[in-house]
Amino acid sequence: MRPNKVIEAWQAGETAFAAWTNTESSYIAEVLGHTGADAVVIDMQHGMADMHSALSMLQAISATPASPFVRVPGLDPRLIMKLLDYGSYGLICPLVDNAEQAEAFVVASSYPPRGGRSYGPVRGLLYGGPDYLDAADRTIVRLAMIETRAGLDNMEAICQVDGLEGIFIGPSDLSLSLGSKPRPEPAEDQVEEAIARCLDAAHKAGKKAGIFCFGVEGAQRRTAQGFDFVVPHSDSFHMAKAYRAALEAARASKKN
Ligand code: 3PY
Ligand code: MG
Repeated sequence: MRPNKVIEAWQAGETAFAAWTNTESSYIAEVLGHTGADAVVIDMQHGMADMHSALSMLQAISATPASPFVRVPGLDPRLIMKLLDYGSYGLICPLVDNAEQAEAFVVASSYPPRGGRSYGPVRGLLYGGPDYLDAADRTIVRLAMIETRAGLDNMEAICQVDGLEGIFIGPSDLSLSLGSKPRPEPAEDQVEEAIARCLDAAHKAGKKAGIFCFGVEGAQRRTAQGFDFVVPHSDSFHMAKAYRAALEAARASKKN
C-alpha cells in the first residue's frame, strides 16, 4: 500500500508537519500539498468542506507528495467509513471525552476482526493500492482530539486504546473547557499545564501527540516541546496574514 508520509516521518524519528485547510477548494488543497507538508488536513468540523468537496480535495492532495487527512465533523461511523473509502489516510476525531469514544473511533475506522469497517474502499483502493485491505488498518493514522475537561480527565485511558496512533490537542476548546480564553501560545498557565500533561501521558503510553498551533512561533514552541504532529495554523490564517503584509508593504512604497 502507498506509504503514509506521517508514519514515515515518525519511523525516521522526525516530527510530522501538516498543513490545514478551512476551505472547500481542491486547488488550495493541491497547493498546500506541494508546500513540503507531510499531510494536508481537510477540516470538516469547522471548515467549509462537505462530502462532495472533500472527495475532490482528497483527489487533489493525491496528486502531491503529502498524505490526505481529514478532521471529521464528529464521531459518526458512517462518515468515518465513507471518508476512508474516499481515500483519506488519516482521521482526526474532535471532542473525544473517554476511552469508550476512542474505542468507537478505532472500531469505525478498522476492518474486522479489530473493527467494524464495512468493505468498499472504492477510491481508497485506487489511491492506496491492491493490498489496501491487508494494509489499511496499519497505514491509516487515527488521532483522538483531547479538548474537553472530560477528555483531559480520561486522557490516560484514551491513550491506552489499541489502534489509536495518538492524540491531537485542540487548545481553543481545551481553554474554554477549563474556563480560560483561547489565545495564541503560550496559553494560560492551567492550559499550558494541561497540554504538558497530555504530551507526557501520550509518550508514556507509547502514543504520538499532535497539536494545533496559532502561528509560526507557536509551532516552533510545540515542536521544541517534543510534539510529534504539528499544525502551524490554517491556510486562511496564513493567507490573510501574508496578503495583509504584502498590501501594507506595497502601500508603504507609494510616492507622495
Ligand atoms: C481547538 O483548538 O479547539 C481546535 O479544535 C483546533 O483545531
Ligand atoms: Mg476544537
